[in-house]
Amino acid sequence: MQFNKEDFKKIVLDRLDKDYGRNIESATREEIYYSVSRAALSSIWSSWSERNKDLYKKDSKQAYYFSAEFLMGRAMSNNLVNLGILEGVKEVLNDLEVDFNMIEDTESDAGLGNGGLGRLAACFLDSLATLGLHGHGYGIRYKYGMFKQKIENGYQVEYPDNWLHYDDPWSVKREADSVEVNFYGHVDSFTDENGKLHFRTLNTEKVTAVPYDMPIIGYGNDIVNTLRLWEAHSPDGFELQLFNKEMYNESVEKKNRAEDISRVLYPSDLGPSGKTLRLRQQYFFSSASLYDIIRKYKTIYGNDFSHFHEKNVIQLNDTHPVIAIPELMRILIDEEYLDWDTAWQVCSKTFAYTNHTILAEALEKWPIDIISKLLPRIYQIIEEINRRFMSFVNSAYPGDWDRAQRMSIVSHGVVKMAWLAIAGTFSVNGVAALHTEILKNHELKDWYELFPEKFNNKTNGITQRRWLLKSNPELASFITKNIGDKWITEFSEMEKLLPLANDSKALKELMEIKHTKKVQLAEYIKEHNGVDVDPNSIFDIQIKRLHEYKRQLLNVFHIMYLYNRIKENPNMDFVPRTFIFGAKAASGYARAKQIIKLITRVGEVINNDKEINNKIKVVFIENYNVSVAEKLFPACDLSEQISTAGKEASGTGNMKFMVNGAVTIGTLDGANVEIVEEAGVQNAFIFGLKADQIQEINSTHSYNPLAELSINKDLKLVIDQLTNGYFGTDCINDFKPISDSLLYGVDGNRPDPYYVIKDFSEYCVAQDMASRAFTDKESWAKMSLINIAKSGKFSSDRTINQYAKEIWKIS
Ligand code: 26V
Repeated sequence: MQFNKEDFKKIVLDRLDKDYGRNIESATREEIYYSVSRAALSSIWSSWSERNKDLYKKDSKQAYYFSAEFLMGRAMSNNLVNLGILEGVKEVLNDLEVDFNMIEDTESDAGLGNGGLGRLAACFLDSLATLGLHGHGYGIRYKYGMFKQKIENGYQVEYPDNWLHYDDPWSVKREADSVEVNFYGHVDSFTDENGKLHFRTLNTEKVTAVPYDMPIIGYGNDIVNTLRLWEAHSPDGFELQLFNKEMYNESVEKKNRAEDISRVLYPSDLGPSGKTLRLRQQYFFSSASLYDIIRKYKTIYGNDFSHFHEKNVIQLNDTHPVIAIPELMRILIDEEYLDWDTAWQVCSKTFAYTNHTILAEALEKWPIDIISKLLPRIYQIIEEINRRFMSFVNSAYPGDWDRAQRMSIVSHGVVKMAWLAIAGTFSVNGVAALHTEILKNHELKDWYELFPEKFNNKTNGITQRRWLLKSNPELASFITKNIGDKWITEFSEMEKLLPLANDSKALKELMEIKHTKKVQLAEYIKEHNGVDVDPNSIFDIQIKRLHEYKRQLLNVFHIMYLYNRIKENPNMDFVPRTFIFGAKAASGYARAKQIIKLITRVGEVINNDKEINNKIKVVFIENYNVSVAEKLFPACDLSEQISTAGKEASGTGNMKFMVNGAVTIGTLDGANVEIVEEAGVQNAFIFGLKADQIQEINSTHSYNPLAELSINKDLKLVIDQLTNGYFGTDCINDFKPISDSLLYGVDGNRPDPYYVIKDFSEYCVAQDMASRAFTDKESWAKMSLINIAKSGKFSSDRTINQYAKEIWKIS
């Protein structure tokens, strides 16, 4: 893009003047942030509108990514990088005596997602635009994103994330494209003049979906795709009559009901109203997005839907948008008058589904009473889909009633959304090789046997533009200096770094860069946690959602074990370590919150114990989110990827660490398997049970954690310390349930369901090897370099190219 410093400066100053009546001296940082962002946005209007015209062209096929989550993080710097004007804009601000970093820090994260699934969606959008593919996102513009986490007295406390407080300069409201979404009502049938039966839903509750578009800017190619997020409004605003009768609460009741839909990301779904609200969210954005796509399609083909699947493909990101399948059936049958079979053909050639988890509790099931009341016509359609599908299953497996029962989409009072997804799509994919195999051979075995052709794997990836170029400019320059800058858009180029593995000078430089990033992180930790950490120690980092299967517990047990050893022998030889955690626990997940308390308490005790002479530090980073992640990945030596094998579908943090030169300590789970395949097992620290061993132990019920403990006195001591008050008697109530769940099993679970005890000793061995390896600086640097050089596979550009070729058929 053409960039002229003086012109850009003029636009920024002009905006400050016209929008706020300010000059650069009197403007607030928010006003400057807004003006700079809008100045950058104004430079892409024409590319963006050109791109939008393609949506209406006959010969272009569009891919749409339907997702309840888009974890975009901050937009400004990333967009400036992709536009190639970051340095220029920095100079402009410098001329104006404004600190760029301060302006960057003014921006709130768009935290419209929980974790991996939402961040994957964001990386995919970046790759789609950079590869010049026609791919756009559809989702919800939550007013409050992922909660803000504060740690108070060692406990997680959640606060609302009001990310739109200062408005978002990167969103453009497109009121004219608003659509109406209908809930409740009753289904009415009538016959037309030709004797054909029709259905319509009467007396519905209407909600207006108002779209906000965010530009998705390709790297260096003038391509701007769109992320369209819907906001919910009441069509009538508030009720003035009631207001004038001084019934203020009543006057806004309807308005609030509508706006609740896009108020928060994942409202609690413990009770029936919470469940209904979640389903309202899913239907809201699915329906609005389908209407939007159909509107565009009809400007070209009118009522002829025979080309719909040639023009559009919709990827369903997990089960959250699966309600789109019966919704498209409803629109095609009730509003476009297609017959059932034709409509079903359109649907099942248009939709594809990605599964992101094998945890049973995350496979969504909607109670029939909720769905049939909220969406009566949709429920009828689901029943009809199931009726036809069951008769298909019965003809494929005559007399196999058990199988039919297992595969029924509607059963035991619920609708199984994953089943609906597989029945109604042409492609079902897992997100790493191992994950896809587990789906085919275990979780979705019946389905794989029936539809083997639908199943495929798409190993996840991450965008190197955000996770390397933007967040680690020091390493990015080192790479460019050595192999040129092609890697920014062709990540397989990274392999060209391999010869440097034998170049001592380059390795030294690589470690200096790592040191610089560790110093920067140490400053952040000092400022936010008040803890001094030593950049020469091993930075050992585990950052991800807090979940028992991710086994933060294994990590903290190892820390407790090391602490005990040092206490026993304060003069022992020890490679200093800084253990860093970042994790949010779901607000209703008590065990996860107890584990946070354990980490923070262990940290308090260790960090303040003079006797251990700073050999270990433990830091819990508050409010882990995308922008904090950008500081953590580049500063890591050892990447903790220690989930129970078979449980982590893929992981993507593992890849962000790898591209930044961290060495993995991990189990053979998710994409770790492929990471090790690429980097070589000698360049990682692999330990623990494998997925098939765990399957075997599970099926034979042969695991007894108490027996394991009786032969491991170090671990026995650690677990005793949970309940004997060693880390404070005030915490026993929090720590005893952890110990009980491991030793005896609670809430109907087996003891130690995630094999923490079983994997502990191997984990300690792997950790010890890592410590020793770290003392040989050059050989560590070599491992780090090989990881970087072999990370080419893990670009989301590779993943998206595979989706485009193998599923979407777009080019
Ligand atoms: C489940 C739930 C359950 C309770 C409340 C909110 C909520 C939100 C989302 C989900 C589904 C979780 C699925 C998920 O995030 N899977 C992750 O997807 C990543 C991208 O494919 C993958 O790398 C991770 O391994 C996988 O856990």
